[in-house]
Amino acid sequence: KYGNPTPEIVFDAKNLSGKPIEKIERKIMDLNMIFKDKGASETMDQNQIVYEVDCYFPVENDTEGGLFFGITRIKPGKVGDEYFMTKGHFHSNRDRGEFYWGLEGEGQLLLMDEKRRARTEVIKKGSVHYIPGYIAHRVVNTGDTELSFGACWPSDAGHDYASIEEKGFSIRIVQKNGEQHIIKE
Ligand code: PAN
Ligand code: ZN
Repeated sequence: KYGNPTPEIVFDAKNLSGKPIEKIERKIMDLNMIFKDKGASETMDQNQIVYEVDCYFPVENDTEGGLFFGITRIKPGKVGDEYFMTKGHFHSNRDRGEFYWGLEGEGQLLLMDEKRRARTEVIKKGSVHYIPGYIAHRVVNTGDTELSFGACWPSDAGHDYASIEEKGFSIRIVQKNGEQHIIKE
C-alpha cells in the first residue's frame, strides 16, 4: 500500500551510489553532431568522456505519476572554441517539467521553446532551476573544473533528442579571448 521502501541511495557531487543505479557515459563519438566545429571533434580522441549520468529509476520507464532522479557530471573541455555540454532534449511528452540543481562547478543552462526563443541561467553549487514543459534544456560547462548537477523528472517524460540533433539550439556558448560568449545561430 505504501510502496517499496527507498533502497539506500546516497548522492554527492561526485556520485550517486546504491544498488539499482544505472550509469550512462557520453563520449566525443556520441556527440559529434551537436558541436559546431565538426572538423575539431573529428580530430579529438573519440573515446574521451564528455559527461556521465548516474540515474535512479524507482519505477518502469513511462510510468504515469512516477519520478526519476539523476546526477550529471560534465568534464571541463572544449570542441574547438565551444564548451563541453550535454546533448540537450525536449521531453517526448512535451508538457512534462523537470528540476535541475547545481552541485559543483559552474556553467550555463540553455533553455529554448518550440519557437526557438532561448535564454540562459547560471548553474552553480546551490542553484535551483525549474524547467517548465515545452522547453528544451542543455547544460554547458563553462568552468575549468567538473560541473555536477542533480535532476528530477517525470518517469513518463521521455527524451526527444532527434529535434535537437536536427536543428540544434538557437544559441551556443563559446570561449573567446578567455571569456564566455553567447552566439546566435
Ligand atoms: C537529465 C539529462 C542529463 C543528460 O537527466 O538526461 O543531464 O543530458 P542529455 O539527456 O541531454 O544527454 C534530464 O534532463 N532528464 O530529463
Ligand atoms: Zn530532461
